[in-house]
Amino acid sequence: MTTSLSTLKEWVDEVASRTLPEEIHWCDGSDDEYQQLIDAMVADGTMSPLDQDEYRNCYLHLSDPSDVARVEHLTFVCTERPEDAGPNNNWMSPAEAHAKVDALFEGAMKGRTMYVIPYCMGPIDSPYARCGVEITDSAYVVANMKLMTRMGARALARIEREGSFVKGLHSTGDLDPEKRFIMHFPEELSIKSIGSGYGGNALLGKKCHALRIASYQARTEGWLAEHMLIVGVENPRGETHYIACALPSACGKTNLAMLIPPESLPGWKIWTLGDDIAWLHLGEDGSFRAINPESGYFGVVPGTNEKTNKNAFDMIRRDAIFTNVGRTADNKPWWEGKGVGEPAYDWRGNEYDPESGPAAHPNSRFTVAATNNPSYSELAEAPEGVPISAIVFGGRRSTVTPLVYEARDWRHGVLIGASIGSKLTAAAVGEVGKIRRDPMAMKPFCGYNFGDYWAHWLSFENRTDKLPKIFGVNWFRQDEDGNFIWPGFGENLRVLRWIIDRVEGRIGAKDTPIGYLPDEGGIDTTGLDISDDAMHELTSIDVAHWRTENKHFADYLQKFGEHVPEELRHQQQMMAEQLAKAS
Ligand code: GTP
Ligand code: SPV
Ligand code: MN
Repeated sequence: MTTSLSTLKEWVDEVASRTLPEEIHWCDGSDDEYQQLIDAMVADGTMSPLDQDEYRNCYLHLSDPSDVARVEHLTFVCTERPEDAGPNNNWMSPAEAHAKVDALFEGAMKGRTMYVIPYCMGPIDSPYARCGVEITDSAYVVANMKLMTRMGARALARIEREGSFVKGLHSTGDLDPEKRFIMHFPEELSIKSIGSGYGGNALLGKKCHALRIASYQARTEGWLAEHMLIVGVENPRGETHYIACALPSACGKTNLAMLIPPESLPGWKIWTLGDDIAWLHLGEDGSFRAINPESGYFGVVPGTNEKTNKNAFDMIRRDAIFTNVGRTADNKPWWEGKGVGEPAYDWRGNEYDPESGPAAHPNSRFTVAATNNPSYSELAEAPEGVPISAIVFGGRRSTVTPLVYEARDWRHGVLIGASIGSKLTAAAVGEVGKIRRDPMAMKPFCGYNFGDYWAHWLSFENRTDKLPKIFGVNWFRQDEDGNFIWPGFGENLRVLRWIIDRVEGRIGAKDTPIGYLPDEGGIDTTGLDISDDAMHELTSIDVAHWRTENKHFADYLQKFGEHVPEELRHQQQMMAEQLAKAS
């Protein structure tokens, strides 16, 4: 196979002449091709088959122990001017970045196969979808891209028709963390990633293309590329509302996107559109339309069980790739919080020893096609996407932030999104548990200056009168003993229900300096084991805490100088004034 598109052909030839692979394989995206890759990886030890009775067509991959998460400190946005990347990104000049990584790509694929993966992010016939080509020397990457994107012949046909595509070059290199770089060139629509085979570092369609490059493109073209799940919530009358929700990495998107309604809410249904990324466009009628650019999940494994996320628990029992989990003695995958079985081996492949840490790495992941998900929505294939009724921003906070609050209007909603703080998780290499500012859950993923990004968000107010309502949420409040106060998971539907009731104007709320909060009894807690005092704590604010929170945000904004939109400062100051007046 090759291509009729000369720019693509020339780029592939040029990469091959630099990286010197033994062969070149153009991926057609077929099931046969997938199985052949898997078989080859089983043969060379990159993958091992799991118990095929209980885990049909499931495989385990153990990555290099130094390569287990995204590496934000080695991720760069390379624009001509540093201020276009902004203080939220690491910056390097394009010339320097190219020189640095090109040297590392020299001969990097010697003795290996170079795979050319044409892929389409979004439904193949959607005007909102965008294509890319990833060149990689990792069969593991190809197998993951097959499960998570629309890749192969149909994508190539669209690329040849359109003539443009995002160029992504990837090599696992020698996995030396000193020679690991994830470089983005938004002005050239290209990505160069070397030295890691893990997740968002290596599956270039995901964070590199669908968030960093796409957010940059989206700004110039008038849309939004966001770190959001998309979920359809159907009430017992059969009406469905679609909600897009941004939560930072490992803060509950996959779980919320496919939650199972609790018994106390009979007749409700949840439909999953996406669990990680949403592209939002203004439709012809001025409403927000969302598509999920992905077609599969790369989800956090630990904590997944029949009670927390039955849909995920069931869908990863066939056709899934597990990365960095442990194993039982009878060769089933095992992870902390699985609820059944016990580990015999850990994620390094060693015999399990509780002294040397968890059996599954905290950032161990499953990869599975979305069609395996029992709650997958047919509308995930709709070219025009789904209409969005509410946008939700959240974070992982043990104190301060209430269970749910509503913005007064769009501008105030942009303040809520921009001021989100969240505890760091194992999804990226770093200090787990430390609180950092993670505006719109996009800190690691916005491909340009956050100041300009907030201005872009604000600009939608001038472009439509059908703006969705905006909310903030936090499932992670803890009591003095460190227990989660809110039961979370399926019970989060109670919060989604309040959100929808607010969108429909069916329910009142109390006005506070941070926005509208549920009235006493506003969130239905029938059947929940939660005290009135606890609910009061979850649905009220501590003014002193919020003054500090507001101050932190004001300090944070300083970093962005002239780029901060006047309106965002104004919103922050109005909130400060209201907090000053409040008792
Ligand atoms: P990325 O794929 O990294 O972007 O993460 P995500 O936002 O999809 O996170 P995910 O849903 O996989 O959740 C990560 C962790 O949070 C898992 O360990 C979950 O068990 C836990 N979690 C998810 N939802 C809840 C909840 O409502 N309450 C509590 N306490 N934990 C939750
Ligand atoms: C995240 O970290 O937000 C993820 C996992 O979704 S990764 O694809 O590795 O970035
Ligand atoms: Mn994510």
